[in-house]
Amino acid sequence: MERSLVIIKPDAVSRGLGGAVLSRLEGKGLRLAALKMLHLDKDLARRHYAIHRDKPFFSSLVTYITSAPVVVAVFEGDGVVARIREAAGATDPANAGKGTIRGDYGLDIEKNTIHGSDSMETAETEIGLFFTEDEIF
Ligand code: D4T
Repeated sequence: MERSLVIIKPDAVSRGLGGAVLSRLEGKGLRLAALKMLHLDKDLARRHYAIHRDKPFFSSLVTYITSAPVVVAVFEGDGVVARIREAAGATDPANAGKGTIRGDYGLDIEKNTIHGSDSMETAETEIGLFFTEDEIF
């Protein structure tokens, strides 16, 4: 079964939007398979965003994602990776459509409310950073 890792980012958790984001994804028929809240340390943040380590925004992104607690979740379902990215909308909330999570809740390109895995392969790597198999139901 296809899975995706979702991170509800600090901007959303701190504004009390964690439940709203989860609800939107569940409302699209995606099954919540794992859930936890944690405050990322820099090492885990750097590993999660390793693909971006040479980008100019990397350092700021790591500082941001470790600034306050996040909610991490695994969702499962046919086409879940693409369906979550569609529900999230464009990376920059300014370009994300109305009715998408980032379009409705995102603050800027960094504080953009939600992360969703970008492929099935990436999803399995990312899920392994945050969950053991016995934490996924
Ligand atoms: P994620 O991976 O978080 O679902 O985001 P996207 O797939 O939509 O976007 P991305 O990989 O290009 O960027 C990863 C992460 O970095 C932040 N970001 C991005 C940023 O802070 N400044 C920037 O200029 C860009 C392009 C937002 C998402």
